[in-house]
This record gives sequence, C-alpha cells and structure tokens, in this order.
Amino acid sequence: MPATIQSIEAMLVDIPTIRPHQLSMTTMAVQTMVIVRMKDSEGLEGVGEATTIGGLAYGPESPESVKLTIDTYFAPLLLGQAADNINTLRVRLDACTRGNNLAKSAIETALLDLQGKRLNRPVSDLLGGAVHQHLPVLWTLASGNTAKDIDEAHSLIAAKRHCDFKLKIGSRSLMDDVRHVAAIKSAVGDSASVRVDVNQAWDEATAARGMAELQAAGIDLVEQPTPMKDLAALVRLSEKFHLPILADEAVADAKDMFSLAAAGFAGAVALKIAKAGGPLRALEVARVADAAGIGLYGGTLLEGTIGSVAALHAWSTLDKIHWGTEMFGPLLMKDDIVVKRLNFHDNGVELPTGPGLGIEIDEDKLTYYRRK
Ligand code: MUC
Ligand code: MG
Repeated sequence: MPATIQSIEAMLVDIPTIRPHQLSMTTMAVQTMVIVRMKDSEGLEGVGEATTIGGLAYGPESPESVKLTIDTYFAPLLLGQAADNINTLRVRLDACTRGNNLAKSAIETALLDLQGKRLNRPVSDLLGGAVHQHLPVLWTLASGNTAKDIDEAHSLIAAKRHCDFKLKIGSRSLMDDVRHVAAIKSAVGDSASVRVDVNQAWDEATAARGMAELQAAGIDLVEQPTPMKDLAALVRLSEKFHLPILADEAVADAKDMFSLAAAGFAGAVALKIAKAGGPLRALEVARVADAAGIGLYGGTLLEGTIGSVAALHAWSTLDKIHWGTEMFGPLLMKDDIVVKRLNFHDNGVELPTGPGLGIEIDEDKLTYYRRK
C-alpha cells in the first residue's frame, strides 16, 4: 500500500527585505511567501513554496489567492490520494483546475520533497541527477539610488559573493534609466556582467531606442523590455540588435516557449518554477528552449530558501545554464525560516545535499513570521 496524502497546510509568511527593492511596477519592503506543508500517512512531510512579487503587481496570483486555491480547490483533490506518483496527481489537478501555476508549483515541490525523503534521495536525483553542485548566482541592484547600487556592487564583487548584476529599470524616463545603468557599468567595468530587467515597461519604439543606448553602454542582456503578450515585438527586437533579449513574463510554460521560438525569437529565457507550475514543468520549458537554440537562465520570483532550493535542484540537472541563475531571494530577506541557510560563495551557491530538498524548517522562526 503506498503512503497517502493526509494533510496539506498553506500558510502566509512575511519577512522584511534588507532594503527597498525597486522594480518598474512596485517597490518591495517585505516578501510574502506561501509555505506548504504536506504530510503523508507514514508521517513524512514535504514542503513547498509559492512566492510572487508585490501582491498582484507581478502576475494574476497573489499570496492570498494561492492560499485560497490550495485550501479550497487543490487539497480536496489530493487528500487521501497515493502520494508516490507525482504525474498522476498532476493530471488529476490539471483535469479539474486551470492555471494557478504558482499554487501548482508549491504542491509539486512538496510532492517531490516528500518522494525524495521516502526514497532517501535528493530531489535532483528524482529529476535525473545533478550535473552541477555549485551554481552561479547574480544579484539585483535595485535600491533605487545609483550611488548606493554602485557601493553594493563593489562590496559584493570584493566579497566574491556575486560578479553578475541585474538592474531593474523602466519606472523612470528612458534617458534617466540609461544614465543610471551606464554609471553602474562604468563603475564595475569588465569585472562584472551587467544586465537590465524592464519588466514590460516599454513600448516597442522606446525599447528600440533603449536597446541601442544599452548596447552602446556595454550591457550584456535586456530582460522583457516590452509587454508579455506582444510576442511579435520581442521577435522584431531580437532580430534588430546583437544585444540579446531574455524573455521572462512572455514565457511561463513549454507551449509559450514553443510559440515564441516558432515566431522566430532568438535570445534567452528565464526559467521559473513558479511560472511553469513546478520544477518538472520548468524543465519542460528548458527542453523546448534548448531544442530551439534559446539560451537558459535560472530565474526567480524572489522566493525564500524552500522555493529557491526547489529551483536549484531543477537547474542543477541542466548541462548548460548559459546565463547562470538569480537564486538570491533568501539573501534579500532579513531572516529565514530554515535551520541551515544556503551557502553562497564564489559568486554562486551550493546545492544542498540530503534527502528531498535537503532543508529543515526552523519551527520557532516559522511561528514568528507566519501571518496570524
Ligand atoms: C523578475 O522579473 O525577473 C528576479 C530578480 C529580481 O530582482 O526580481 C525578479 C523578478
Ligand atoms: Mg524579470
């Protein structure tokens, strides 16, 4: 008799950020994670996380809606089901519910953690095996102030914590943003790769002017310059400039990746377990991108340690992650809810070892930060 799913609990956990994090659509001072704890009939527990940025500022699921979706719609479909066949449970959820990929990602992560603990294998083994134990991680400079961002970059380069940086732009005028980016690039020089994320803030004409300026300033990558549904604009811009484009909001799942590649896009894609609906599905996006010659990047929705580790297990199985990863979410938060924090060093992070995700919840911290 396989173990069955006995309980699923989804809780909101609020942790302040170390400094304001300014994006084109919101400024974050706190990060809200939805943490899922799933227990089976043998007493094992799997954990998962669904996290987004700024409530509803980033996408159509908020932390509060993710909790409601899991409590009201997913839990009744999963309770009492065999816990050991993730594909069967996925099909069951998809037959009765549409979308809600963030919530699905937390569930898939908890099932993988549970399965890994049952089999005494790390999640990366369940995904075919890790090719990398240490993955590169960039940092986002987004204090909203050029001088502060330059100081932050210099101290992180000196500590060898990060050598690649992403700048969040799009909330100011184009030329203000260009001056901000060019000042940071010239301060860090060739010792760092500097990329920008516009989070859909530009129309195509502004993007064309912006890309020309950013190319001249020595920027390496421009992320989601135009609105997510405007695939034709991304394709045209990718044809016009050598400066590569990273598709983020435009690509959630494998079908989105196929559509963009089939439309003629060349560049790279930000894989995110939250957008895709879990680590397994994010790897499906990677396969399509790879087949189309599109570069891979391990992306984040600024998850805490649980979500970041779930993603790291997935990215660790990829042969080439052309643009590295941005799994720095835990470092943006003032505190953590796990016993042992991730080990960031040498411009990257260690993949945790141990069964499942390889993390343990700190119960006191969870009680403290859990929304009452
Ligand atoms: C995004 O749009 O890429 C990733 C890093 C960061 O600072 O924000 C996220 C979201
Ligand atoms: Mg992005």
